[in-house]
Amino acid sequence: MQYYLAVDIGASSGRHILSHLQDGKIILEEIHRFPNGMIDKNGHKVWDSEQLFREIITGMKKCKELGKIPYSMGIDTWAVDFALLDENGSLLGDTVGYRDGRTKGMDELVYQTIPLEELYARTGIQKQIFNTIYQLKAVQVQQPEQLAKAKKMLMIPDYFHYLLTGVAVTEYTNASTTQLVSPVTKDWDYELIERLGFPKEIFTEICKPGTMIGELTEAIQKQVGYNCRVVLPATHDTGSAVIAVPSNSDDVLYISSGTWSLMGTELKNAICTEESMRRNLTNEGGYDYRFRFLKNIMGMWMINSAKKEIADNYSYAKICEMASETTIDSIVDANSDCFLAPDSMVKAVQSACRESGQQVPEGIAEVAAVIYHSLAACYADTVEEIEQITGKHYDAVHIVGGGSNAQYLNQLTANACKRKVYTGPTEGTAIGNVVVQMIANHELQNLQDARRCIFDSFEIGEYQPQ
Ligand code: LFR
Repeated sequence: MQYYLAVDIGASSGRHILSHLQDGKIILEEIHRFPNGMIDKNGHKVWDSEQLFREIITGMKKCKELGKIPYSMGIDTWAVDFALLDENGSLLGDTVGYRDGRTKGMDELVYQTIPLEELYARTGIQKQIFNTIYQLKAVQVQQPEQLAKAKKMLMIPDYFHYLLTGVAVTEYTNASTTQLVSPVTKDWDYELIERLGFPKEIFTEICKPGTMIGELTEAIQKQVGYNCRVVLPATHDTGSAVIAVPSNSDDVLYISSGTWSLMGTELKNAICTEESMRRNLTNEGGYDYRFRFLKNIMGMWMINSAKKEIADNYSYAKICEMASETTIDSIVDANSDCFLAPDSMVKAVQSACRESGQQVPEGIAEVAAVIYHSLAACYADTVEEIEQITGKHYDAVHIVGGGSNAQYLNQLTANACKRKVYTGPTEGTAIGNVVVQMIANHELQNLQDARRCIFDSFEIGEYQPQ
């Protein structure tokens, strides 16, 4: 029997999940969990990448303690953020996080060289002010000496894989979120990179998920007490989560529900039309070159932030229950930039309600109700947009990830979208990560086989629209 280790790091926590196949089913064992979050440093919101790497090693050591040495391992994290490395492979500056304000105004600078329409037509990626392209522009403008010294740019999971193996490559699904990759060639758009004045040589070879990139360096082997292969999962967490949607039908709608809610479908070809750009739909790279045609929706970040602020001692289940007992029906635009990094989420929600002449929520029950209703409304609008653009009809919505535990929101989603909602698995991202390793080792045949196996292995909840 072989074990596979998924290290899945989200914006608020990370986990090591050991997995194996038993009687045709996927078994998961969480062996390590740690907190994560952006910290304030040198005037920026940054990730503590050193601490995260220490946690990665701590979790790897636990495999040894348990006597369950992984055959292979792979790391996934959120997207768009990166590390710049100098000629010795050392980190230049901080690993700045996507909620940092350094990208303010960088969109306009980018459009002076490449108009927004052309950028979308070339990359298929929705405008998000935090995309790598705008972050690199910020480095170019604000810290030119750093970019001049940079020999490599690695996305966060690629950087950790590099620290583990000494091998520097860029995994495809996450690379697509830089907004510098062509959906046609699936490679860096070097012409775009050149026109923007970014140094071409810092971009490393793009590899598909499933690629075995190497083994642990001797130094890491000494620390953790064993050697193992490092196999690229879809290193973009959303890419891994979409792999774990337990359906083999062609026309599936999913929501990967965590810090963000990513709602969309899979497509064989990217849709890079103006209409799709106007609707802010994106074509992120997926497993087997299936495009993740989706929309970024603010997601659980809103509820997590409000909870932290005024109700940290309540469980999410309790907050759902309290929200369901309110009568407030105010709704905010869950995709407004004002919710990206407000000093106070509660005040941001209250002002949005006040400014639009609606009832202003007071207390966690009402604030949560407004957030949940707003998310459900946004999901319903997104279903319509996707159906219009793809010309398809979708019978049901699959919600995967930790957010699928929010039963109240699941029901609101079924009601607002007027269709069935299936929920689970909750550990979608880690499962998507390990099944790619299992496919690479021929324990599973392909994506279809993996999805069938996921369907057989985990309980799927069901909600009918009311
Ligand atoms: C979800 C996610 C989204 C991405 C956002 C920022 O965790 O990866 O897909 O848009 O974080 O990286």
